[in-house]
Amino acid sequence: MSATFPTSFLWGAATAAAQVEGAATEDGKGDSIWDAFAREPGAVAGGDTPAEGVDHYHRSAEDVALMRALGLGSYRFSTSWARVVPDGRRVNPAGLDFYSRLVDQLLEAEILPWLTLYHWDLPQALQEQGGWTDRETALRFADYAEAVHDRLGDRVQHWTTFNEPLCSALIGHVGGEHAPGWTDPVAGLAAVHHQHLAHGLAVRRLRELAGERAISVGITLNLTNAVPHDPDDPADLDAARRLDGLWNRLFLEPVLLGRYPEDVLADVEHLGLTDHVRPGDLETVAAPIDFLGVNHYHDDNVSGRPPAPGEPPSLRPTDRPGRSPFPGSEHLTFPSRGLPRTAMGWEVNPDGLRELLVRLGREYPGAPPLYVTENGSAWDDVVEDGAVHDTERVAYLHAHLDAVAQAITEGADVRGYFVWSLLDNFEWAWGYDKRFGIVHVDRATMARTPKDSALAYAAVIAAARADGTAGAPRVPERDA
Ligand code: GBH
Repeated sequence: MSATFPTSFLWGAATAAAQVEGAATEDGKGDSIWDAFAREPGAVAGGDTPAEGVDHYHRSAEDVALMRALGLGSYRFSTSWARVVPDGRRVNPAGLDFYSRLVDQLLEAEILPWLTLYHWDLPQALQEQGGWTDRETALRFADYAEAVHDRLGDRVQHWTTFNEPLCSALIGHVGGEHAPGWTDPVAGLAAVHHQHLAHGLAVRRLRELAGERAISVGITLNLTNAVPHDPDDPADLDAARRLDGLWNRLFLEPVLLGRYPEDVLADVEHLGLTDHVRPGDLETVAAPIDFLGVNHYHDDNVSGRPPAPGEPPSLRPTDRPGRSPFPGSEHLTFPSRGLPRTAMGWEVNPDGLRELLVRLGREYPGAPPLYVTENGSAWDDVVEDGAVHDTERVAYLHAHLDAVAQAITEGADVRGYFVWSLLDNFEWAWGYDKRFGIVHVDRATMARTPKDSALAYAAVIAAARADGTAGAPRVPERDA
């Protein structure tokens, strides 16, 4: 890869609490909806649960040392609401101790903490009171943000309210593949609005609490180009508009512009979204943010027509009947474009990332700076002689970094990149079988082994830095 990046570019790696921490019942942690959901038979592949994660809770010192060896500038992690506020109301100081330790370890290693408050793990206690379908949950979220800020605000400057609200709202309440496992489009749209409201309330609360102290607050959305399968077919063009509306604009527009997109409102008119919107809500949702996090894995090649006979089935779970996460657009299908696919079945198309980043700058001219807060790929890794030669992941990484560099050249204001993920982890409904890490984790021993992709990433970071470390990754070299 030949791309160049600004010397100030932020290089990071990301994880999420429910995927890596484990220690699901330690130090007073309560159940999250993912703990409860994973116990339901058939909910998660292989019957896996987040209970052990990859033991990050007990190995954070080792993991931070690893980050340092790779030369990471930042670590994007999430706090578990159910650890901090186990019953949804009373703060658990012992739960906050873990994050306080982690933040100290990061600062000691000169790694910038990049904290996300919600990466899908609502306290089960709040779920039992209606969860995200209940407006009250948005108010509880702002209180939770305050509890975390009270403890960490002296050391953490970068705050993300939500990770990918569309997944928790629509895949969780409409598609049923994620916790809480509902298949109810009306509930899903209520969850969308209440998460938006929670975001805005938390942005305001954090700014109030920070006072004169510098603070940077944003949100991370997963954004996906909606590609019409046949650009000459009106049904496919309409499918692409609908998908872009539900997957991208339903989140971008309220947060950046303080409105719901008209065409999406029309598509979901019978599903009651606007019933939840009270006067003043959209102004709250659009509280100014300092950055927009972009998670990107793949494009969506979409059609408005049923699959042609004999067409190879896509591996996407949404293709299962009755599991569509698209309220009002259940008929969408995802024909293959014939591109190479990762172990998730997602098509690899790095140029989609370039296109997306450039488009955001063009279509939302007032938007804050962008950070790619997740990008990565799962492959069937094998450990051989203490190494993992994950050539596909190395190629995916290089190609996507080139795409980011190209987007910057074309005017996109991208300030950083976080690879997903630092570690192999609990890949939600797919369990531990799908490995996204640049560091391999042996589930039996929890031993960490940097894959070739970790070494490749370290080399990119070192080369991009103007501080004298250029060229030499700070991890031990191995025979390739
Ligand atoms: C991210 O979400 C998550 O933030 C992270 O926790 C996770 O581990 C990582 O990606 C890898 O999955 O239409 O049902 O076929 C993933 C974003 C958006 C990717 C929806 C899959 C299509 C799912 N996802 N997309 S489906």
